Amino acid sequence: MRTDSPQTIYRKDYIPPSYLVETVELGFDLDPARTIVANRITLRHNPESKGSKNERDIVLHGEDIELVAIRLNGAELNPGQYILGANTLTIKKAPPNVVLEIESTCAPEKNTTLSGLYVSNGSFYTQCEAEGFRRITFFPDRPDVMAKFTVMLRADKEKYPVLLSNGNLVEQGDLDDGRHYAKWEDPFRKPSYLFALVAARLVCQEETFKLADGREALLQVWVEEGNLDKTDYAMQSLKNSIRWDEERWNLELDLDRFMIVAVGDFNMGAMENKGLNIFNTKFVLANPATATDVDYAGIEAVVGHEYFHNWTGNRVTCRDWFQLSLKEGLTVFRDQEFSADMIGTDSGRAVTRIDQVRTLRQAQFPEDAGPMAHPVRPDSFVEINNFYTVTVYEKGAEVVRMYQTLLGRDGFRKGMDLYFARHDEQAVTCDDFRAAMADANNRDLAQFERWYSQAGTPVVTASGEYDAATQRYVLTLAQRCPPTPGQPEKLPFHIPVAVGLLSGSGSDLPLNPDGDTTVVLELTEARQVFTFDGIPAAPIPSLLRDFSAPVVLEYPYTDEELLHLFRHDSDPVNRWEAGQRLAMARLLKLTAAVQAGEALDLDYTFVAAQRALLLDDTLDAAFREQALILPSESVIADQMEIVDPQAIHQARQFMRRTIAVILRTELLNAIAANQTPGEYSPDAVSAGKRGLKNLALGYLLAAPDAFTLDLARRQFDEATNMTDRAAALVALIHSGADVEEPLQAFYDQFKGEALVVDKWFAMQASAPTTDVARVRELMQHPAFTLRTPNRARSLLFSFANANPSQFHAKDGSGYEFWAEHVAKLDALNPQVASRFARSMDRWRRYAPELQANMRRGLEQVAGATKLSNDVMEVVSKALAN
Ligand code: B3K
Ligand code: ZN
Repeated sequence: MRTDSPQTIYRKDYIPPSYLVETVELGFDLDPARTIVANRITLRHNPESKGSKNERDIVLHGEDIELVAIRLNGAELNPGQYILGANTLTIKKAPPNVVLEIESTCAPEKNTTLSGLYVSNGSFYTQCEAEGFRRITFFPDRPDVMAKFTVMLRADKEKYPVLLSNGNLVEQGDLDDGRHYAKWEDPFRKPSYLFALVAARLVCQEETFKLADGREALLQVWVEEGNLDKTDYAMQSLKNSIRWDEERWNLELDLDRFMIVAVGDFNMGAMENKGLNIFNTKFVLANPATATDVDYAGIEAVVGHEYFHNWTGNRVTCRDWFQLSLKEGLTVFRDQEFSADMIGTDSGRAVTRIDQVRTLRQAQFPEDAGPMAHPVRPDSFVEINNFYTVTVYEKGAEVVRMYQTLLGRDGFRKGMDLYFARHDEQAVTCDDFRAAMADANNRDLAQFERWYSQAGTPVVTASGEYDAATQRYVLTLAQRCPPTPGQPEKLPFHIPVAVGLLSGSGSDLPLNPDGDTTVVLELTEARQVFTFDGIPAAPIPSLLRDFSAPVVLEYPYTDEELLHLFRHDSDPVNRWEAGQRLAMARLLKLTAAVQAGEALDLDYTFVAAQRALLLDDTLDAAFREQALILPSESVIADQMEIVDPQAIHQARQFMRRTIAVILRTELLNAIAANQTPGEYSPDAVSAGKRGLKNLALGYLLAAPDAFTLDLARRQFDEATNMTDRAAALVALIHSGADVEEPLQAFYDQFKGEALVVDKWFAMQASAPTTDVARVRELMQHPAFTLRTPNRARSLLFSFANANPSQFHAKDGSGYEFWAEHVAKLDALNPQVASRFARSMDRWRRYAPELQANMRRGLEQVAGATKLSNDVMEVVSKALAN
């Protein structure tokens, strides 16, 4: 909770720490009500802080912990010899070499924030990134202080049989009173945010794994009893990650042991603590009966992501939190490449790329255009936890990907090698990464820096001109970037624009003497002209292939040109994109017609193109599924001057119904042709088939009849895996049919599986048939609690973010619900509350009546007497911008 008025922290104010920590010895006496932490740290004055203000002061952070005793070089300090502030402990004018011994206490069972040391289902877990370590002990809790940790854990043996921390287990044994201990040593220096401990009743799946250099590592996946039947995929993903990092980047596991622990109460997906990754159960536990294809893919990606952090994040870490994307953008890029390589085929890669583009449009572009817009490397923040965003993560990954696009795969690899050679075991900046890329390739990447410093989504406008006499095609590209809070003017970005030219027959034209059919143009000016010679006839340009930069591309395509690209583009991402453009134009027209009360109509040309694609057996099922998914309601909303959620919903529903009616036979055939009998496998081909089949089922149930309702009901009853069962239930819910009975059956069958109960809440909350009154009813369900983030997200977040036509109910009831629950969540867990608060980010884009209600909700939250910095920052920025 806020103790003093929120303070903005600026990147430009960075000063090196006055003292560095060499070693840390921690002793824990674990007790849920009162845990005693003894901390012995050796510090030495940092020569790099010379000349800075207070360079002889040792500043330790501490939050929500009680100081018991403190000794400096063996002598007890009394309160006159240090300053205990609200969140700091300062020792003025310290000698150059210091040993501090500090004893403090905390109360893990009272810690509902899930930051620091807390209790989940009776066991102890930690979460320290970004600033949770200071909630465990007094320490210079900043990432540029890297130290060697030794940890002694003591706890009741019966209640907490498993005692884990970072690195290697060096000693363990029994103590008096039924207690036991374990001593862990981490051989690598690390910042405090990578510290972790677990004291719990858990079981593990383990195996030894041979590393590339012949060493053997012990791999463990720890879960609560009863969940060992759901750890195989996480273990397999971990082994694949280790292998992939060796093969693609020559990066090896640097420890003898690597552990993953799953916990049910967790603020985000997972955490890359050195050697002891702690995971939300959602990204560990899976078996065919409980997890969907999407869950399996999520596990592979997140296990990979956290493992890859071991090099990009842990061995080379961030100098300060403004550099967060240094590790997050890079590690997301690495996990994206890993998932794509695991599929292996070009078309499979394209499907993962389409997914990434979808995420950017669904979440990052709106962030870039809203009140919380910030550069990939922010300049300021109030609460750093608010900046673990799609901009830092996903746009950050796009920035990394652009290096690879500009430098080529080999050039990018050289840059990575140089980055590790220069910075291993250091805390560095985004500029250091860019310098490694530039130096390894002898390239000037000065202008590229603007991707880190300027917020907002650039808009690239293209126009083409063909001259038959000279056989020359001239492409003009121009760029602009809308203003964002604090940045009214922008300078041109360095934008890689991958381009191909299609002939009238749909083939790719060679664009240079080497015969390349895709070239990467480098747009660096506000406006630039590119010429292509030897082009035999007027081509159709395929622009921004593979989504080569995170920009909005404008080109005045005609319907005929888009249909041509939708049929023929050899670049699957642009092929998909053409379909999205065709669909979007129609959805916007239909929305306008709904608003005007006009009759709705969908042209047959579009449906025919969808039909042809659906029937094209040369294409992977996964790609066909992607191509047939209409732009989401929120992506449509982004294209409107004034957002009208109910009209958008009606328009999109009309389009789905029309497609369902016209393509009924083809959709039924697709269901029959894409069955996956036999043992379930989450591989991309099988998942793609299920995806297409379930998409078809969803379409058909947009215009349900007895036959299709029965088809869905049978799939629900007879499914042998969660993907098919959940898809059938979702289709039934969205059809508007009475679903009380199947919903109850689903609940009864899975009430013991927390992650499936989350799905049960989420599928109801996101259905347009569920209004706010029904959500309030669901909150009364005995299985509901606000305290477990997964559960809160499944109901509240799903409603606010995935059910726009109900959340934005005209009477403002959705916003009242929002304000009430931001406050309730904030009292428990500010990080979760502040995520929920962001559902109102784009309030200024709605019709005046809705805006008035939204403003009232925001003001109500902002005016509360007790408010965390987290929520305060989000709502005050929303009201100000
Ligand atoms: N690094 C963590 C995120 C920590 C979030 C703190 N609020 C997980 C990840 O990105 O891998
Ligand atoms: Zn990460």
